Amino acid sequence: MSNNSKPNTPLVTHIYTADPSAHVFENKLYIYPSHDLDHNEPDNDLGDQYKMEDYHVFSMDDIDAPCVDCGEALHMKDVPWVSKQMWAPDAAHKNGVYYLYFPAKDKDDIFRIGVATSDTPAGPFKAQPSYIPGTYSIDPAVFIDDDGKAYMYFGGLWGGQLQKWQTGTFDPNAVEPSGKNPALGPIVAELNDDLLTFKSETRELKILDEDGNPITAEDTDRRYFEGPWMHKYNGDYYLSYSTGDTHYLVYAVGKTPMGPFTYKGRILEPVNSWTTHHSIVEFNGKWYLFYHDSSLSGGVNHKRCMKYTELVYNTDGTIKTITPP
Ligand code: FUB
Repeated sequence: MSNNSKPNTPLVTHIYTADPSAHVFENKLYIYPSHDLDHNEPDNDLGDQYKMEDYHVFSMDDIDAPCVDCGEALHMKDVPWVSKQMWAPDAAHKNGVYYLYFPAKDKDDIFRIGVATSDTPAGPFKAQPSYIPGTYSIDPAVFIDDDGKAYMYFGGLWGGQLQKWQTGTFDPNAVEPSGKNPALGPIVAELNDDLLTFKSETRELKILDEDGNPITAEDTDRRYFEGPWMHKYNGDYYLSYSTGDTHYLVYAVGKTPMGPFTYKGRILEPVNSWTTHHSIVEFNGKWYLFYHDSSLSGGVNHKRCMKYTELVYNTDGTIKTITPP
């Protein structure tokens, strides 16, 4: 019998979990995290230690109910185009179909984004035979707006390879911009009605500072690194993300799902883990931040555990910064 869930406490302890994407489906919380493998190989800056091979889906009947492992929802052996590293996933629902979006390396060691479908939120999911045309890099987040239009946000630096796509094709030697050059932004594309392919060309999002200038590459406390998430609050679009090597979760606000976005502040101060990754969801009238750290393994970067905490807005729409306990 699993324990009731508590804020800032591992939601499950029987496996390592990370990158939790939380959604409300069928009046319950469903969480789609990465599944960290329990191995003892060393870390490097390209994330080779993140060797995930499958996904488990979790459900919670209420925010303080046990977090239930619904079992393996997809394994890489069932995805023809994947060679390794099934990283941070997301999910969506439309017209009775549930979609699991996931990044993974293809047979050429290039990250792409795939999609799998199911008629239940817990899966199992059946993958499409190939990755979504036009995708690259990692960390898909799918947002469906009130008008029914769906958007995929994605991209992550270094091991996530976003810096290698600056010319539009894969350049294995390309590096992240530096100095006062604009930082790279996450990528967005509108999805077709079937949620399986892109309707539009991909576009890089602009993240601006308070004076309307692009956040620069050297501004590592604020520049985009990985793990985008989109949510809507009081009619505004909140793009949140990780700053990677400075370990913050931050956010920027815009008037449309395509931006531009103006940097507003920090959501979460650094956690006990190199990576920080999140989702934001409204459930039964409150807002929650789902995030991870490495507390369950005593600080091993690739053995993480998902947690949640309440997220609170100020009256002006800014988010109160959370300091992890
Ligand atoms: O879990 C593997 C990678 O680490 C994710 O894709 C990134 O966002 C980071 O959390």
